[in-house]
Amino acid sequence: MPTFYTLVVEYKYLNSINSPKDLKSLSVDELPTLCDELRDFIIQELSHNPGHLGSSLGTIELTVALHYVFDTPYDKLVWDVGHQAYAHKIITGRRERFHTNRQFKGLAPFPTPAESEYDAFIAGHASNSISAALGIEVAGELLQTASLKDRCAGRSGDSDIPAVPERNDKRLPYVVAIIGDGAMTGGLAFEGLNNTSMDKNNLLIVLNDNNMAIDPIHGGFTQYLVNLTTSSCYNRVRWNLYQLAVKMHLINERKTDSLRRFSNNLKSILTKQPSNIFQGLDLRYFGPANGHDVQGLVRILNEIKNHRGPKVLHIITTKGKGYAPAEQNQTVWHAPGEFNVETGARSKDNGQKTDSSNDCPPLWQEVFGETLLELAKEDPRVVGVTPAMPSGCSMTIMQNEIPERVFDVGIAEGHAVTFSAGLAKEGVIPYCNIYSSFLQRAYDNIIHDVALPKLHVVLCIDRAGIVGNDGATHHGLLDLAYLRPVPNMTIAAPMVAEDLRQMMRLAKDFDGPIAIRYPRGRVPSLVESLKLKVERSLEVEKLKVGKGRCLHKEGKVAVISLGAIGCVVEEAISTINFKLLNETATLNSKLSTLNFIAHWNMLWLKPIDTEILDYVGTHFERVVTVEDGEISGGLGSAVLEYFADKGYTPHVTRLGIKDSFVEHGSTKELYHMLHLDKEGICESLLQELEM
Ligand SMILES: Cc1ncc(C[n+]2csc(CCOP(=O)(O)OP(=O)(O)O)c2C)c(N)n1
Repeated sequence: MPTFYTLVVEYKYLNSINSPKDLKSLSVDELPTLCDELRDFIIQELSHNPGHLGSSLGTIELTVALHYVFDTPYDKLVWDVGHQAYAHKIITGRRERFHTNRQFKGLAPFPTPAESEYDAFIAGHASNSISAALGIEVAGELLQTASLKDRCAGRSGDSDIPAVPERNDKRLPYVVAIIGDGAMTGGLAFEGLNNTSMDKNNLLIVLNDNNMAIDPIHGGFTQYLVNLTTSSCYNRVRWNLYQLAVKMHLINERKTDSLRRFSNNLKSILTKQPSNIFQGLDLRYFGPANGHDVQGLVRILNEIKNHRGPKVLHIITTKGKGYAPAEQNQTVWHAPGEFNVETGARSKDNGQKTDSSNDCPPLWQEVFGETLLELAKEDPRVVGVTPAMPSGCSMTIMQNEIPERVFDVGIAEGHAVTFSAGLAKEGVIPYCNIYSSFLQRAYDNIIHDVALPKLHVVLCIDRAGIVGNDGATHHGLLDLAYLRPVPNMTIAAPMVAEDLRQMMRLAKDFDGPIAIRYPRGRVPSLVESLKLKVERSLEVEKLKVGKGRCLHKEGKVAVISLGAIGCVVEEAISTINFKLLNETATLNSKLSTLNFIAHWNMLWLKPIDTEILDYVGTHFERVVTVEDGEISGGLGSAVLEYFADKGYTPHVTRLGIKDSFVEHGSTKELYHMLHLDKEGICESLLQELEM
């Protein structure tokens, strides 16, 4: 095996950097060595504690320069997505806990003010940084004025009106949004840019351009950035002209907006280039600069930080910088899972740790990807739509064979849904795949553009339920609750792989909006499910829209589950049966029919199978609903509503996530914490049996 990487044997600086203050004690000449050490530290740590490697390696120099130039946490850094902020965490006092990054009870996966005062705003979902940073910037200004007024008026603490928090009135905080070119493709980022340009503010936006999202980026804006970067002559001339103009006092910081506009226009005229998009929006544009030259970045940031008005610094970086395998295959090394540092060999399961052996079952996303390709081959109307997650959802399987019918629309969930609606309006059948938590971004698009006109869009909702180490921002716990009230919406949740295949098939010939939600990770193997005494063979069962599955009809308690968590219920039931049979002294043939707990998996939340609910409502005194989502609004609510409408009065216990944001950890740890693993469900069911 070739050796890709040689370890840094001893750190000269990193071990004594416990805050940005320590960083500032270094000279600018020492910063490149510190960057090498940070890079080494991140590579070493992530090799055995997986995380977002490529993006964080790409922003090391930028991070060091930002903390060197700005006075954090008084000055605010707002990271977009936050997957690139590992060096930021390490510099801001979290080095010694970094080995717990993303782990249960360990450091959070993304920046969050709940964890550190250096994390100026929550991160996780792309494209929010500009809007949030602008809000923070404007608040700084408002509070400064208000606090000064307060003090001038001599307002006392006794006043009914709350005093405005005291500000450092020497200067306002600098606010910096750091956003990738991928995240810049999101509509929200453009909304933020537009408002930034309109508002009186001094926001600095650092555009980290590595020409990648998780997958290569397509689309006009990216091409635009490439053109902007490659027209190096234009940029060099423009930068020189700008500096000349400053020297000649043609551009003066105290002069007004119109001068800024004039200077942009002047630059454009002199360089015979139209002003770029940022300048067109009245934002000052600096760059493109080499994002791996830490000394250069320090110089530029120092030069531009006091320029009044909103500004953009465009830097060029390489995703995975400094680690050859990560530079060479940037998509895979976005989040590579565990790996061997020296050889670059990755452990097989790509971060989705399971007790996997070679013949482990497929991932849910692979079942989606393969079925989509099958359907696309059969029917030319079938297309795939993804907002920048083709490999994450395995749409790459179709993309490799029929690229012209796969649309990667950028990190733009709302657009993905409305674009799909447009396709559907004309008779194309879009399978629009979006992770559950990201689909939250597209709520109105679903309601207004798909559900209301009743368009045949197939929403495939990946990563529904607990997703694990990505934590609170990424768990898909709300989709059932937010989709169920939407009129015209049909909602399916497969229990096993075969269900997903059939549901995708049914969805093709369906009329109207249909959502199919399934979890992250590996499908429960069919063989395993069958071993768990499933009454009918799932392989031959033909699904029908709105028809649930009976797994055990008899019992003292009835369980109604939805989707894949039904397999965990099955395991719990078989454990209970085994336990109770062993404990029952008077074991007889009657008991061997294992009739302690009845179980139905609904498969469809909407329309819900009322035949099952009528039967359960009239035959059982105790009912337990089980879902891997927020219980208010989801399956449990649907069952209770139906029972109330019909006057059925069994006691209903709802298992699910109860009005909380769930932290990060492995899915195993989290389901255990939530009492939604086999043990937790067993415990709840045993309690029900004792009632
Ligand atoms: C709303 C939303 N959609 C999708 C994602 C998944 N996602 C995480 S990082 C990423 C790519 C970001 O690309 P870029 O901003 O260029 O940063 P880079 O990783 O290239 O440094 C995507 C699509 C997300 N975090 N949020």
